Amino acid sequence: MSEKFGKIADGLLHGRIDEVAALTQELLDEGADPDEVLQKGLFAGMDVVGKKFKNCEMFIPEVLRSAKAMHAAMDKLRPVLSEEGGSRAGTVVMATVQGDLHDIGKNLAGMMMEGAGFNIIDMGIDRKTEDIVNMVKEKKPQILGLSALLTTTMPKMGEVINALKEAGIRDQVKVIVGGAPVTDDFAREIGADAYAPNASIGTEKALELIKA
Ligand code: B1M
Repeated sequence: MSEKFGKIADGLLHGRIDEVAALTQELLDEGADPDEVLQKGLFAGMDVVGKKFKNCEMFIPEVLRSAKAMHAAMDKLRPVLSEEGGSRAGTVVMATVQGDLHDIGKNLAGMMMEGAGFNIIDMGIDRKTEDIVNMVKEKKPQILGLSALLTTTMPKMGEVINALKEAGIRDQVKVIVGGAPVTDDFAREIGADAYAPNASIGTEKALELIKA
């Protein structure tokens, strides 16, 4: 089983979409822990992609293929990660903030929250502050989850929180922020209710916040 984790990481790095999806399914069929598939296979591969991208050893079209392979594998993981965890815990609106096209972490967080019993309304990527506030007004979720992967788009999270205040609805929704450059200090600085360094902690925080 362990050699398949390495194959997934390598397949992801080289953008072999079908192979990564098939190996993920095989591992799940063999009874592998989905978290192990994520950590030892998919995240391990994406880590190398990130380093190569930074060092200009990989370029956008190749990174996009790796991202597609990640999405294909996540489609296989979705039924396991989002298996009903009981009665609906509440509603979460998820969005990647304006100017940011990264969605893998957000999707993963959404899947895990769904597995914990939340109803997820996924607004997708590059969402304007105004649209996010309107969605909160309309759907009245218990939780708003914001994701940003770029240092240049992180400030949009603070902008959303300020816009919620201006609209008079800040106290009606708990805000969780996540994404690689986001930190606990940053979350506190912008007045978020919680910071999630990864998707499973995001789910834990969501469950804590609805009980608070
Ligand atoms: Co981009 N990119 N990218 N990229 N990309 C990064 C983020 C970067 C760190 C790469 C690097 O230089 N090493 C860098 C950002 C540098 C910075 O801001 N300081 C970068 C850059 C520069 C760019 C462009 C500007 C490149 C260019 O055009 N020159 C461009 C920007 C486009 C835009 O957004 N406007 C760009 C484009 C892209 C692609 C489109 C090619 C592609 C995205 C495809 C997609 O998402 N559909 C892409 C990718 C794939 C990456 C890397 C390689 C991988 C990101 C990823 O999916 N990781 C990334 C390098 C890296 O992060 N090491 C990089 C796996 C994912 C599971 O992790 O999203 O962090 P992550 O999610 C984690 C946690 O953060 C957390 O949970 C997950 C783990 O459980 N989490 C949440 C995230 N959101 C959460 C929300 C929650 C809870 C937890 O609740 C609300």
